Amino acid sequence: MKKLSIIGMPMDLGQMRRGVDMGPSAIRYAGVNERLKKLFDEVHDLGDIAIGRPEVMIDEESNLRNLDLVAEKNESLAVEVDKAIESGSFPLVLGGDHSIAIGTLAGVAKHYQNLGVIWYDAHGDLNTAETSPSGNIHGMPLAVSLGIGHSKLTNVGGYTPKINPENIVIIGARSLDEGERELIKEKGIKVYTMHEIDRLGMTKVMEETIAYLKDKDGVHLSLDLDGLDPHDAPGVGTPVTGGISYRESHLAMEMLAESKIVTSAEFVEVNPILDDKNKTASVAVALMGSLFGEKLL
Ligand code: EXY
Ligand code: MN
Ligand code: MN
Ligand code: MN
Repeated sequence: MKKLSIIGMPMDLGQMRRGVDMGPSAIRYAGVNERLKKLFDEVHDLGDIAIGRPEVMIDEESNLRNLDLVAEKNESLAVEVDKAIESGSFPLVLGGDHSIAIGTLAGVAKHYQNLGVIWYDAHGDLNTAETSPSGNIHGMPLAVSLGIGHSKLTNVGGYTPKINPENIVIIGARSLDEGERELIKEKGIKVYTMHEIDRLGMTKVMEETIAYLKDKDGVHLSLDLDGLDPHDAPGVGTPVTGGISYRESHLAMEMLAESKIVTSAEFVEVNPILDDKNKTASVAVALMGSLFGEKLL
C-alpha cells in the first residue's frame, strides 16, 4: 500500500522576497494532488502549517532574520513529518523557502540510522550566522542539519545532528560562498557542481549518486527549484544562470524512481509572484511525477 502525505509549508521568513509563502498554493494549483493520485494508492493532503504574518525580526545577537519564528514553525513541521512517517506515509513537503528543510529533516532523520540526503540546488545552503552574506536562514539549512549553526536552529526536533556529512550529495551547485567552500572541504561533502554535470553528464552523476547512497536506510531528496536553469524555472527568489535543464532534471528523477532509494522529499523555493504563469510550480509537479514513477512510454 503506497501512501503519500502532502504537507504545505508556506514559509517565507527564511529570506526577504515576498511570494514564496504562496509556493504550496501554486503547486496545488498546478495539480499535484490529481497527478500523484495516479501513482499512489492513497494521497492525503494534510494542508498547510500555519505561519502567520509576523513583522520581520532581526535577532540582535546573531543578526539572523526571523530566528525565533523560523525555529518555532520548523518545530511544527517536524511534528507533522514525523507523524506522517509513523503512519506509514511517504512525506512530501511543499515550500516555502529552503529554511523548511530544518523541520523536514528533523521529522525524517529520527526514523533512520544513516539517512542519505540529495541536495539538488544551485547553492550549498551551508552558511552559518558567521559566514552568511545575508543573515537569511534559507542559506543555512544543510549546515543546521549537520549540527552546525545557531543552537535554536540545530536543536529543532530536540536532537542534533540530523545527518552526517559523508551521507550528503549536492547536485547543481554553482553559487557557493567562501565559508561554504571551506565547510565542504573540511567535511568532505560530495558535490557535483555544474562543471561535473557538464563533464560527466546527468546519467553518470545520478549513477554515482545512487551507488553512493544505495546502502543508506533512507534517502531524503531536498529539491530547490533554483537548481534548475532560470529559463526552465524562473519563479525562484535566488536564480542563478547556467543551471540544470528541465530534461536533465527529469532524467535525474526518473533514475531515482528506478532506484527506489528515496524515502522522503521536499520541493522548495517556488515563488509564484516571480514566476511566469505558474511555470515553476508546474515544473515542480512534473518532476514529482517522474520521481514517483510516471513513465513517458
Ligand atoms: N548563499 C547565499 C546566502 O546564504 O545568503 C544565498 C542563499 C540562497 C539560498 C537558496 C535556498 O537556496
Ligand atoms: Mn536551497
Ligand atoms: Mn518513529
Ligand atoms: Mn538555492
